[in-house]
Amino acid sequence: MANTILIGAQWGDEGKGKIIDVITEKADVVVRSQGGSNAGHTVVVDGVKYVLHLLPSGILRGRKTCVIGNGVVIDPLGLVTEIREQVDKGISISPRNLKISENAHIVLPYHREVDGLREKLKGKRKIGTTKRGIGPAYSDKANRCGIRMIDLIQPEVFKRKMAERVRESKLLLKSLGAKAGGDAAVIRAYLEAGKFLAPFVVNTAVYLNQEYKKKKEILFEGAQGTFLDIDFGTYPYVTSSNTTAGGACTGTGFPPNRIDRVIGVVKAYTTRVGEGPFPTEDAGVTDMLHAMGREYGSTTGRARRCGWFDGVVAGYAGLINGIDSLAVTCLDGLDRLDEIQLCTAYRLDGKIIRAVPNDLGQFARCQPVYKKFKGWKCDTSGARKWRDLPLRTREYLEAVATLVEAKLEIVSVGPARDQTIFL
Ligand code: 2SA
Ligand code: MG
Repeated sequence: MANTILIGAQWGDEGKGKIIDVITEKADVVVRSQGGSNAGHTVVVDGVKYVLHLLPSGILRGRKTCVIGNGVVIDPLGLVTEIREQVDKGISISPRNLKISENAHIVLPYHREVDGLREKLKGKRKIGTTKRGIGPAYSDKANRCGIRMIDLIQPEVFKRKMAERVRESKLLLKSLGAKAGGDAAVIRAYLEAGKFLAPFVVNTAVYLNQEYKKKKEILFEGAQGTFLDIDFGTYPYVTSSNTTAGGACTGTGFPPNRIDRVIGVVKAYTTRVGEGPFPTEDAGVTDMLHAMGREYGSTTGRARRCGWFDGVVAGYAGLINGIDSLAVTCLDGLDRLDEIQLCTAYRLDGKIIRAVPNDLGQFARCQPVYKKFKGWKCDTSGARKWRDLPLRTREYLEAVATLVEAKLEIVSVGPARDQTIFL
């Protein structure tokens, strides 16, 4: 297993939660390093569906420690609710198996409000955020006025820092045409959440490196995907954190030279939720998947946009993240198709290109160049071994792995743990 970073190589929702869950068996510690409650990782265990937003998916396996690193932005009220919900479902969560970074920044109600207002003001040019306050919370962090977990668990410190945030947020909200209210109630609720969470809050960088020295195996669980990365994604249609492999180190204090491998997760096709260019988007694929009841956002319930597998995008993700091993999910989503298309290059202004342009206008003009595959037209959801898959399916998967320049190691054919093929 070794120390592993797992990231999404598309626009998020690649099925990372499920893959994390199956490979966690071999890990000792599972860590979230970026994002916040915008993430939605769906995991099905023994027919029970769990949707996790802030808790690492490893929480569903007994005897694993889960860590929420410094790079995550935490909505304390949401986290308390999420912990209680899992406990109600019979999952055991205590300071022994959950550690929260002292340095993680918290999301405040005005972050959510500002997120929503900005989207409204942008109108047609909106980003399509999850409205969870992610961008404004990371802005405060970068602007050096954020409040961290270590502050939240010290009531006097929190109240002092909050007084300043309340003053500023009123001005900010006013400038956006809204007014703030309910401060006293907010502060009370946050202090209560702080009291609940305090026993979980530690120096997670020290903890992780101690575990490393004890030869424990650590798994870093990415949220969102490569093309939502604040630096490498389709800016400004991105989230506000580094969703790429490097984010696992800066978001946890775990050094890069202690990482052994990077697993990239892709869907067998492509989806995107939110605005922004998407060259292989296809109405037929979208309609088919929605008709199958698939591809609705697990945090907001929004219908996801769907299209063919984009090998240019995935190839760039291979490069940026240094993907060694590839996991392909949702293969069964393609089972009914007569013909499957795989994008191997783009045509941009008459030229063939094999790299993702950084200019958004150019990216929006890219026309996919497709290689066509005959559909396998059979149910793959019961396959458990590589040789259970039809030859056509194997050829398609091999072509996908070649485009990412990574070794195909896992294929997922359904949400359940056993619907997984290890190569
Ligand atoms: P934000 O809220 O500021 O991070 O939004 C910025 C962009 O990032 C996208 N984003 C996501 N894309 C896919 N999945 C995400 N998580 C949920 C899920 C989303 C949901 O698992 O389904 O339920 O709608 C996620 N989180 C952020 C977002 O769509 C914007 O394009
Ligand atoms: Mg998701």
